[in-house]
Amino acid sequence: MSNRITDFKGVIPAVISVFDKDENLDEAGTRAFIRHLLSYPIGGLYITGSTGETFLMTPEERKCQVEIVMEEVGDKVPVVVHVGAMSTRTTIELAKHAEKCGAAGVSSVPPFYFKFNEEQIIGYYRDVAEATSLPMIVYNIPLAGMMSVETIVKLSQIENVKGVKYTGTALYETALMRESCKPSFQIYGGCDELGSSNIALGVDGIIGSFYNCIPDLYLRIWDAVKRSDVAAATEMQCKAVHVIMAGIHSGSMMACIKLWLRAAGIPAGYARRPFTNFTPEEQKTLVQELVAIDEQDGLGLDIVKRIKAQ
Ligand code: MN9
Repeated sequence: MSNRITDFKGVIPAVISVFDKDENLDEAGTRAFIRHLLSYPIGGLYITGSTGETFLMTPEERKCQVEIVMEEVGDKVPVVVHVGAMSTRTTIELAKHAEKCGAAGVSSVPPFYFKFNEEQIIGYYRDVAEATSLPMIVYNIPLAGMMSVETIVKLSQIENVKGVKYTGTALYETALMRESCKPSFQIYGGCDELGSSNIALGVDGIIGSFYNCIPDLYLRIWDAVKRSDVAAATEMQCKAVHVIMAGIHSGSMMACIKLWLRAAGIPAGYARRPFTNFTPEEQKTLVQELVAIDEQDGLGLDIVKRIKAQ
């Protein structure tokens, strides 16, 4: 039981947003899905981020989702709310709201689309960090334009900036950040494909999309690395990549994760347009593909057991 950022550790789903077929935020579905995730020993929840399709939502919808999730979670696990938006003003509004709702921290991609320079990006994080008392986890992801290690080190010196979610693939950068930032600076691996390597590098946690649907596998990977069973961790990680590739190659990753969950009887809803949700034939093939991976790789995934039980 905690809502402290220092306890935000381990396997952390970057939570999907549960929309109904008409693209409305589904409150009952969201609550049920959060309860489902909380049935696993996860280290926290990261909400309204990329996986949550946040940039397809209005600030009001994002706030509404934060309220629902916070009510459902209470202080069972720390919740970090992604508050990134195009303008500092909107981000601050969302951060203040997250603070009021009892979030453990906030997180944000840098301002994007316009090519802001380093000074403006640092100014953005300083303004947001100063606007509340919440810890800020900087979110470094290629989709928003990658910030350099040097910029992250500068950001780590701002009061209230307590960590980084790094969704790059250059693992040496994770090592460099560990060396160059203060020891208390928390580092999260954001690339699910590199889960075991990130854990081996000593990250505080891994935050990602696929922990919505295969948290059991990543909890096993986490434990294997922690008991120094490199062979088992590596083997499971390679198999996890099969699942990730199936999701990515579907062409609509969030929709695919939601489809697999729905096929398992877990309320996950649909992706919002312009993402697509697949034809009935495509849906059948994608579910079969997941079942085939599970069988060929001998994974025994919870989600596949549930699909077979439907
Ligand atoms: O950072 C996620 N990135 C996006 C989090 O949602 C864009 C990752 O979890 C990836 O979805 C995952 C698959 O490439 O590694």
